[in-house]
Amino acid sequence: MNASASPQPSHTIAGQGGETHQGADDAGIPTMTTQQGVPVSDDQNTLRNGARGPALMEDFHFREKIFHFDHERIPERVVHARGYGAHGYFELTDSLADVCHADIFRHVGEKTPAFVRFSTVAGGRGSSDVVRDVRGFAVKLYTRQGNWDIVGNNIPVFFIQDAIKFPDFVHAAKEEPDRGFPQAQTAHDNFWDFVSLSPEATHMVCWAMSDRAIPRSFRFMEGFGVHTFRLIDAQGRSTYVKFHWKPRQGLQSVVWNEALKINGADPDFHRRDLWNAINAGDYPEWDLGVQLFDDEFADSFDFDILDPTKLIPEELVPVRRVGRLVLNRVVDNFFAETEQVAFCTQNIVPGIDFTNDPLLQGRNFSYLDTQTKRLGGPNFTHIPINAPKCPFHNFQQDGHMAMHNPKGRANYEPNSWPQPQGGARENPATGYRSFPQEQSGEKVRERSASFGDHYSQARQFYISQTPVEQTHMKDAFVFELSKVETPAIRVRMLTHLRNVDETLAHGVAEGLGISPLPPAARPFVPVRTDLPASDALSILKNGPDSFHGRKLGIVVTEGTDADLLGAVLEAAHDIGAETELVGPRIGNICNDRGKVLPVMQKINGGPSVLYDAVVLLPSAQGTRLLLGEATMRDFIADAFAHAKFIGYGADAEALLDAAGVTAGARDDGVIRLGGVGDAAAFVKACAALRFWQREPHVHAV
Ligand code: HDE
Repeated sequence: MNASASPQPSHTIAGQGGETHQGADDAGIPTMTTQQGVPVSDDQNTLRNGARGPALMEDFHFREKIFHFDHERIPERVVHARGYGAHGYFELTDSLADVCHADIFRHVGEKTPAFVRFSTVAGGRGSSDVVRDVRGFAVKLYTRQGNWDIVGNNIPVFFIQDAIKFPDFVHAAKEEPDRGFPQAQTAHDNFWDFVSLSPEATHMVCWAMSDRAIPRSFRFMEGFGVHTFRLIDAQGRSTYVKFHWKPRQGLQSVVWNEALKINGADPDFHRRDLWNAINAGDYPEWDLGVQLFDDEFADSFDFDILDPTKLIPEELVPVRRVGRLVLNRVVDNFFAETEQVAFCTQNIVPGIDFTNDPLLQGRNFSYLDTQTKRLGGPNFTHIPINAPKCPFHNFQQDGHMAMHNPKGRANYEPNSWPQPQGGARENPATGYRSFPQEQSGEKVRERSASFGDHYSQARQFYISQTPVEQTHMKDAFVFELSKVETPAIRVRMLTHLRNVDETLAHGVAEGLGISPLPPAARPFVPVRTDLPASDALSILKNGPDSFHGRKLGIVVTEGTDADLLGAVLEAAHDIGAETELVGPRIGNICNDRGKVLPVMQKINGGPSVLYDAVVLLPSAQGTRLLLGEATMRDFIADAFAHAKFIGYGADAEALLDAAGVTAGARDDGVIRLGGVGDAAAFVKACAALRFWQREPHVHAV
């Protein structure tokens, strides 16, 4: 089914009631019309009184066109404004019928249409893709029992424990209200003021300062439902569940200096990546994983399973993979689909239920409310991307832009009109039923004491990282806090980091020039130092096993060695990597056999930050030209500094030297391609994605 299929006539079809004489010209080109279907004779010139005279108000075509243009924008999302979506499907690979009666989890092999929107949180709709931020990972599943939205993030925990704090958190994270900046980043006083005054944020802040917050691509990141939900079986029994999306492509992030440069070179880096991959037929896939547990586990677990600032380590409750999500179709129209898609946490289906997580409970109010404001009324469910793909009937009616207008007399029930006029009726057997959890207690505004440990899992996250990742975290804290102008805020943040890890706190203090360290913040409960490291929390321990789906940038010039280039291209394509030729100019470059090369990027428009690894294959003559090109030196110096694999042909040595990658500096990640036989080994080496051993040698500060 096509979620974008619109019941409206498309822009290019003149009318619904069959073509008229004005529908198309002899060549089949449709005639432009107004919104009313009136054919247009001239779309270039306003109707005016004399060629140099004033415009005439009766020009209904001009007025309609400008009026419509004036109304093109809808409010952007208050958070997650910048996003990118794609269509696909979910396929069940392992039945969950033992614990869940939802139709989507019963029939192995069945495919359910899906739409996914990835997003950043803080920036506006026009901000850059590779900012340091949490990524939204929102999945709409068009099941046979209605739409189920899993509105998750790429980080399994959140900053706050109670939804009532969300407006404050978001205000603090977004641009400061007096000056209107900084855009799309948390490196400013208000954010760090808020989180340093909210110890519960410490765990999530550690994730946000890790490389999770600068993913290489949407394709290479995990998704999490974050909250604990319930699965309900056919007998009405409940099992707790945490949802995970595990990318089959493996995890990958960029480094911070690279992110800064990508945002300049290609602000659309992530959306372009998804668009290109899907259009190339390299469909990204994620496994749906579930962590299932019962009350007994919940009672014995060290933390409250309702607390969204905590995760359940996979070592304690393994992730059972039950299906796969495949994205295989880009949108036809960005606005109609990606912009108008309305995710709501309260969209659940029979067999799934909420828990009392206070963040989730608050979200269940917020999303319906926000969509109504954003999309202009209660009928946003009539928009094709939001409409269920199963039959749906009720007596809700009218409102702005109502598209599903029932015929007949009955618009209420009970009614005594015969069918079909009588309309739909509730169905106690198949209808949604909430899990009848017993509730008791006084009405209070109170945080449960079981939510009180704010540091132990932050510490566990930190010690689960590889040394490279720990260094990146330290650097991220230093970077962000160095942009904070108020010294007391920087110091306050250090008081929390001391409860996470002393080495981290010392490193950050040193980077900020703070000495001596302030005392540690007093925790509500003693920090647990005995929680073991969890490999699942590291990106580098969960990378890919090949260079598949990654992008190789290859520098070529006039006279490039055709055989070597051919071998590199073949080796890359054999394992499913993308390649792009970069040259002194695009088009009209010939290799040493006189064959024209499809050069897609001019060297100053295709910096190495756009590639996962690079190969330098200039001819001797090309090297002489490029030695005078500053952006060529940047290309190599950046690739080296960002710990990328660099392959080079014999004629490229002078370029390496010029970029500071002299013979003495070259390590095992700088690989000489002496002949065609070396190409496959180079591409194989690239599976490691980065030559991390280099990093300490390129950063003295
Ligand atoms: Fe959201 N969030 N959120 N959020 N959120 C929105 O809904 C909100 C939270 C998430 O691609 C808004 O349509 C509250 C956690 C995603 O369209 C809004 C709270 C998680 C998206 C809203 C949270 C998320 C949103 C803004 C605290 C991860 C983008 C526009 C209680 C589990 C969906 C909109 C898309 C969007 C409210 C916290 C994920 C205002 C009140 C936790 C992926 O309704």
